[in-house]
Amino acid sequence: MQKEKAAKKYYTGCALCYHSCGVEVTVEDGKVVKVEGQKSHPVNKGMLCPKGETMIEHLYHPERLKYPLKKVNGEFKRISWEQAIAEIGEKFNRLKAEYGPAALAFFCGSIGVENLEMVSLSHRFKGAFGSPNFFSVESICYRMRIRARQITFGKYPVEEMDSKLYLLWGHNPDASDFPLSMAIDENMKKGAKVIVIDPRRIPLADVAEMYLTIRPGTDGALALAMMHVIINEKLYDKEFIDKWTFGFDKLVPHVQQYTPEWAEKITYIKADDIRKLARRFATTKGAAIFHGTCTQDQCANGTQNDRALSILQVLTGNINVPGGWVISPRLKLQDVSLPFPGKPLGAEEYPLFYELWGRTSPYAVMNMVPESVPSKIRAFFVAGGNPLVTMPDTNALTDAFKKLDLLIVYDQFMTETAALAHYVLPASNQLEFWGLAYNYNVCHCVPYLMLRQPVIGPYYECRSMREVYTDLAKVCGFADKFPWKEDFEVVQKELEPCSLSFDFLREHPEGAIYQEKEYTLGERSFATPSGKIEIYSQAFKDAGWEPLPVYREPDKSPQGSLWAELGAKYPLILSTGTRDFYYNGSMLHNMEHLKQRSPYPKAELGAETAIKYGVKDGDDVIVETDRGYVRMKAGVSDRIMEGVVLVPHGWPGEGNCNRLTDCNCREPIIGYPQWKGLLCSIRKA
Ligand SMILES: Nc1nc2c(c(=O)[nH]1)N[C@H]1C(S)=C(S)[C@@H](COP(=O)(O)OP(=O)(O)OC[C@H]3O[C@@H](n4cnc5c(=O)[nH]c(N)nc54)[C@H](O)[C@@H]3O)O[C@H]1N2
Ligand SMILES: Nc1nc2c(c(=O)[nH]1)N[C@H]1C(S)=C(S)[C@@H](COP(=O)(O)OP(=O)(O)OC[C@H]3O[C@@H](n4cnc5c(=O)[nH]c(N)nc54)[C@H](O)[C@@H]3O)O[C@H]1N2
Ligand code: SF4
Ligand SMILES: [Mo]
Repeated sequence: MQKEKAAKKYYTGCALCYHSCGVEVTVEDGKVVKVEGQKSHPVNKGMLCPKGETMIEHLYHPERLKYPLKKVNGEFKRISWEQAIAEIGEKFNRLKAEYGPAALAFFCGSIGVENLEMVSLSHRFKGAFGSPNFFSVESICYRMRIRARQITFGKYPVEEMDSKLYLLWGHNPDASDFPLSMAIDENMKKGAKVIVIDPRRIPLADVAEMYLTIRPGTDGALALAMMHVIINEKLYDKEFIDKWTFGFDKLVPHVQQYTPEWAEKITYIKADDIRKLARRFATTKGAAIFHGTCTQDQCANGTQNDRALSILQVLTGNINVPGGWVISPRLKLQDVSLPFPGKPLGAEEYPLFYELWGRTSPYAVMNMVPESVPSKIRAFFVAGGNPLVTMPDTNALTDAFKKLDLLIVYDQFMTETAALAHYVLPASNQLEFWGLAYNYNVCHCVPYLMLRQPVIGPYYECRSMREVYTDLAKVCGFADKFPWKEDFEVVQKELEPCSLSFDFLREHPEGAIYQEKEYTLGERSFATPSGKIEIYSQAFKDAGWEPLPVYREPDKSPQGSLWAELGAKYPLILSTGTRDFYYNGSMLHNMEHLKQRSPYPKAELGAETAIKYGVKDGDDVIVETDRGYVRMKAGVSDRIMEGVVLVPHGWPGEGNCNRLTDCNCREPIIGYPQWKGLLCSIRKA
């Protein structure tokens, strides 16, 4: 007789990318047998993207790490947790005694947004150990846009998912933002419109009201010219500006130099199209600029781009109106990090990244790692990230990592970074530990919170971040700083100041809104020194930068400072990091279901450019820059701007686009990599 199986259903948040969609997980006999989208979740409304659909394959993948490993004579050897913790802890102590605590650096990947506890506890361990050096995607991804908006608004206004006019300005939701692409679909049926500004004719450009092809890295010039038109044609929202802003009077003369004709020469967009775009945007209430989660940031003009785009949103009065940008309800959580001595690497060089109005951010600048090993950093603890693929300048970073006295990687898979490590520690999967899933306000204003719960027991010897740090803390002499016996106690602690308690969320596993959105503006809406939206930024001025937005050309571009040196050999414009719908960063490239659907990395280029360089669609090609080369397949189409090559990020080995990028080619204010406007060549392999 067949044994009856007891199936149980759980709600939890998908942690395979930062959108944190709600999922319903079915468990039978201690095994996850089904994963579906959670119908009641406001972000994904019952749907899952292909990445989310591989959750079970990812969980039980044969390559998943099962045991702690130590490299002995160049080979990994299985060791016990006891041995791993004792040896690593002892090495940490020795490092501290010889070189001081700052020599041990921490890295958490973008998974940090998904695995909040991993990041919080890493900050805590780092503080207890006494190191200021915490690296993460904060110094390459969305922190710049947050910072620029904080500087401008004193708070962080965020794009609304439901808008009347979506200005997709270097953002391709069909690949990178699955919830937004569903929302756009729905809202278009109700009359919402889309405008696309992109060197690639993305799928949504086919249904857009306007599609403008732009030269990568030049978006700041377009934004300034739009301001010129909006101001000179008096299309701005005077009432809003008078009431809520500071410095408009200084902006008016400042933008006179930025005519659409000036911008045409830089962006390659016709001046008349710039006028049309400015007019259309300025005359729509409920319009939102979606400027890519980091497209506008990872270039020479990054911080100024973000300021300019914020100001455009302000000039048109599209702040705190439905469909515009809305000051995001703040999720109040208990910060479990601990104070640390000194300043993180880069605090001196990029002061606006580190400090604003006396408040500091505990993040170090990734681009500075290669120059800082071994003089300042001698060991790395990498948790949930794959910097040797995803961070700038793989060649320089790999050389630096090879010089480390100690590299530890805590991950679920043997990544490229883990392969170089001295110790590899097997990490629990999100379905095996307690955590918080919140709709991080990076790109849409949906203030939703739910618990991530362990739906199954531990996999082989995988451990949670709390377990690892708790045991290491004992060897390092600060066991008292990690008092929690169970993972859920950390979550309980985090939720102490929150409007939703741990018990409430346990009783409502489907999640809940943590704070209603507020559209009304008041005296205290803008926490800047002037109490207003700062079109003119004293913070920029004090840090030695232009207080009104300006345009800075990418260093490596046909109009850039390094063209004379590089142009003859690398005549094409390169933008790196276009998203692949089937993968997230360097993750999931070993999932069979996804490999079938996206089997290789594609270097995309236009039809005429392909003819000029002797390349056909599907050819194996070499894309090369002054930093290195990659091998990809050519994706030739008339949807790509001529003279431009677009490459995805996250692929392993010779497909890794960070072999092309340069840690010394930086945005000067915040220190981000220039990833969106570079120079390259392409040829048949
Ligand atoms: N040239 C170029 N490079 C780029 C970009 C670009 O546009 N151009 N984009 C950049 C951006 S914006 C980002 S955010 C970064 C992303 O870069 P990373 O943050 O390095 O992200 P992933 O490649 O997703 O690596 C995540 C790792 O975490 C592991 N992991 C997943 N879940 C868990 C968990 O619960 N616990 C533990 N311990 N590990 C886990 C995965 O197995 C994987 O190895 O890439 C950047 N790289
Ligand atoms: N499937 C999937 N989803 C992801 C990720 C993933 O790896 N895979 N990564 C996640 C992460 S960490 C992040 S930060 C976000 C990134 O999200 P975004 O930064 O919004 O990136 P994309 O949506 O790829 O949009 C980039 C678009 O900008 C265009 N583009 C390239 N250079 C320029 C330029 O200089 N100017 C303009 N105007 N356009 C340009 C590209 O052609 C592409 O269509 O995506 C997140 N979502
Ligand atoms: S969009 Fe992200 S969170 Fe949502 S199902 Fe896909 S991988 Fe999971
Ligand atoms: Mo990112």
